[in-house]
Amino acid sequence: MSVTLPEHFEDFAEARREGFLKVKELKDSGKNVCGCFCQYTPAEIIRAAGLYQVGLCGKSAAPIKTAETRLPANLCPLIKSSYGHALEQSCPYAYFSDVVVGETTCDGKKKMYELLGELKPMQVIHLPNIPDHERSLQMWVSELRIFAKGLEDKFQTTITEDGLNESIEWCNKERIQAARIYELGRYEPPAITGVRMHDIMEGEQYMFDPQEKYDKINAILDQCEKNWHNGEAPFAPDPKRPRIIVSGTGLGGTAEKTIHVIEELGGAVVCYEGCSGISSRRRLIDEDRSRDPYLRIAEKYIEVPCAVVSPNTRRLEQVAETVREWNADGIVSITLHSCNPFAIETENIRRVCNQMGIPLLHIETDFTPGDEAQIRTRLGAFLEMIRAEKEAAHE
Ligand code: BJ8
Repeated sequence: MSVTLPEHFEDFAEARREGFLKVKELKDSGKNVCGCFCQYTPAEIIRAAGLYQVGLCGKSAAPIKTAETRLPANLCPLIKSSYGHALEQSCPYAYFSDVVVGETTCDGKKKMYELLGELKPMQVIHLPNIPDHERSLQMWVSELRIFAKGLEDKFQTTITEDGLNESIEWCNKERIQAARIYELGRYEPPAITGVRMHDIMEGEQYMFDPQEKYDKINAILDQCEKNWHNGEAPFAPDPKRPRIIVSGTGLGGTAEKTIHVIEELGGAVVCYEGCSGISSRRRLIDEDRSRDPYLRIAEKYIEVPCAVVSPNTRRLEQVAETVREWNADGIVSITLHSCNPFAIETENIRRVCNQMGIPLLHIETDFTPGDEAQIRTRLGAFLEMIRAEKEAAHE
């Protein structure tokens, strides 16, 4: 079936490359850029300070050799790639960042930030490790205030309550829109491919005009819904097609050998679970302007379902809810080599899957192509097994 692709899809796939020029234009026009690595980064405070936020997570194996001149080889590739780019000045986003924000998440990242601080001006926000305690929330609020004060001092600006409130409301609007992207995967057949969902979520980090970005994403979503209602969904109807949730981290550098292959082999990635997945998008910041905006921002970000906090029970509940709501047949958990938090937590997710009667496939990988064939074989067998079970259930 020939399908009409929403016209802005390509804009998002190209956004990272084109963003190189845009970030230079921003700098030429006197704007300040804030590089960040993590879903714990409080976008509302950065926006209220008048800065442009850009993602710096390394997604390529190219700078890893350079990074290994200073970092241990058996470290997660995302950390090495991010640091390597900064060291060899091969990433324009890192190069043009006036300040880089890091959070004390996993051990590798927080120790790398100490070295990165020799190359770039850094602000490190200390993350409480126990998400559900009141004392953690209080500590997190004070960390966010320290962070805001650091930006005010560095950029000689004032972050006002009005500015924070306006940013909270805008970022909530963007979250509602992002949740809508994932919700297109609930359709049967899905109204968007998982590859396209990923392209949009990756590309939007490199589009710097918020209103233009918002309007383009809305146009895509409207078109996807229209196509679906006109019988032009990107997938042909097939009730036996495996509906897969992709979970984990590091997708930016591994998508081609994982999510692309799932869909090439006849599966559909219907939703993403993890720090930038559906639950984070649905959890909005309280817009009650009579309450302290720092507390409201802290309440939201302390709930990021990242494996670096313990216990991370909220994530497990969210996985179960997402499986039910997206009618998923299986989970593919993608983790990076040497990422202990996510690799260990995959066992907890496997237990959730066992309780729900669906299978889980754990893929541990990096940014090199060496394991592509092996991953393809494992994904093929996993999808075949699910398809066979669905066929048996339909007989
Ligand atoms: S909120 S997932 S973006 S920390 S893969 S560097 S955890 S060893 S990326 Fe992450 Fe923030 Fe959590 Fe999300 Fe360490 Fe693991 Fe590497 Fe990781």
